[in-house]
Amino acid sequence: MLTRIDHIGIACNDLEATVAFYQETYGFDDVHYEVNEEQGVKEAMLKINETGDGAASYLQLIQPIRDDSVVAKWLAKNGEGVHHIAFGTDGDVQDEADGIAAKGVRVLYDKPRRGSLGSRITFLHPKDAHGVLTELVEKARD
Ligand code: CMX
Ligand code: CO
Repeated sequence: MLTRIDHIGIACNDLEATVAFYQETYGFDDVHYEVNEEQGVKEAMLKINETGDGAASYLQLIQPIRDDSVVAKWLAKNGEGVHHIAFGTDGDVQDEADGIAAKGVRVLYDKPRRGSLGSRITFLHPKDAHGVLTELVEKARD
């Protein structure tokens, strides 16, 4: 089951400046940084709130680290802004993806890949989801 908004992915040109904006403007001070080489991004996860399923909701600020990353391509076309939304699952993310694929939505990965904070992630094609790139997230087990 999808139980939360896990995060909203926001593409930016300057991670440090964008984190500073969210901290100074809104006071979101709980920040976790990491680099995801496979996805071609460096990122900051800003925790917004805990959720009822024992997980949390975040803003995921992402800056490309390579010209050939999908986020670099997206930024060149659209400029900074909301890139994707991510729903959190309470169970196995592949089971969730299989159920959604059976409804005719293209799942982009054959099997889940590594996401932020040790999560397992996959993506749904925006053209099958009314224009929204949608990520599914299974948080790391405690
Ligand atoms: N939101 C909505 N629509 C999008 C989109 C997005 N983020 N990215 C691309 N599209 C649309 C484009 O506008 C384009 O539409 P038109 O044909 O009408 O112009 C179409 O999808 C194809 O876009 P493209 O620029 O040719 O891009 P690609 O097909 O090469 O890549 C996608 C699109 C979704 C397959 C690719 O972005 C992808 O694999 N995404 C999943 C991985 C990812 O986003 N990683 C970064 C985040 C990592 C994380 O969250 O941890
Ligand atoms: Co994401």
